[in-house]
Amino acid sequence: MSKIRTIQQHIHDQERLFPGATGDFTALLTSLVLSAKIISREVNKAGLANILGETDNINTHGETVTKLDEYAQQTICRAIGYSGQTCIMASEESEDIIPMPAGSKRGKYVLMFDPLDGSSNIDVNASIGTIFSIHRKVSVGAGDGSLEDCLQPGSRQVAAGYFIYGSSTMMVYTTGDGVHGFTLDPSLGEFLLSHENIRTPARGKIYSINEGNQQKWDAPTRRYIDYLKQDEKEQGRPYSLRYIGSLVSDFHRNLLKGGIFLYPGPKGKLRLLYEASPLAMVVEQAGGAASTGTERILDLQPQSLHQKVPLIIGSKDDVAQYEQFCKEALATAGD
Ligand code: P6P
Repeated sequence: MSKIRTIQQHIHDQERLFPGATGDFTALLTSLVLSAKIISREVNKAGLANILGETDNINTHGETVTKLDEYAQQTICRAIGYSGQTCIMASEESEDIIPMPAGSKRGKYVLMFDPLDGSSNIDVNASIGTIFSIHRKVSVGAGDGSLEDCLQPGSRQVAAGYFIYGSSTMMVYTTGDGVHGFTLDPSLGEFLLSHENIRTPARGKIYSINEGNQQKWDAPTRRYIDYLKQDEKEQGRPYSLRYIGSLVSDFHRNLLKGGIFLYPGPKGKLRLLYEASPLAMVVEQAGGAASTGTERILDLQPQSLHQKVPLIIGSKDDVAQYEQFCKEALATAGD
């Protein structure tokens, strides 16, 4: 008989992994879960309410902000800003770091997030998601955090995960003790444990990449994708192409079924701090891997808040195979 566990109970149990835990971590994640329930409610009725479509705002990356993007951003900032558990925040939708509201208690955690990734898919009813990364404050003294607290390698994250707003709303997260999935029961308003200790297959049969960018790919990527398409049944090829164009959706499918997601270089499109690093922690905790093609994502020292990075992420053997193609290209170039 499967256990009934809520996310609150699970977070409370996870807190015991933290030396000197004071309940602050539980309070932070509880506030994040609350904001996701509010966002989920709005996403699921977006077609009805007048919150589809675009605002007149352009974000820090020159992208048009949708009404739901803005709603998600504000919801998270209001829920976390007054939780008293964070000293600084950063978001894809904010050019600069986000200080805590005047007069609110400052905490020891740093929260970085993409409030609604894949939001261009909202008006076609494709799944979208919220991605979050949690670090501890490292700058000297209590009180307000700084950019230094945000620019930490992903290996220092204390927790990471995402919410996916799809046929159901799920939360998938890790605190370094495995990866666990919870499904929202709207009738209870509770996230219930549905995927305990997720392990991603060592090798998949799915590859996810925007084939429309083929002319921009470097040689190792072109050779690798051609390799995946070869008709070699006994080696499990060809792979199938699955690409929704919503990072959380493509990542979540591959996490459960196995496979590899690629948004290759030279610069990439995806952001290190609040997309690549948190998903890299999740996938490594599930037995997978995350790389730029030549470096482990979690080892990268961030240089700027919205730094882009090539992202190759998913099944361990598939990522290693891509890295081998890159290594061979570098060796040939060096000859
Ligand atoms: P492209 C959505 O806009 C997003 O940021 C990610 O969710 C997704 O993986 C990627 O961009 C898709 O980018 O260039 O293939 O449309």
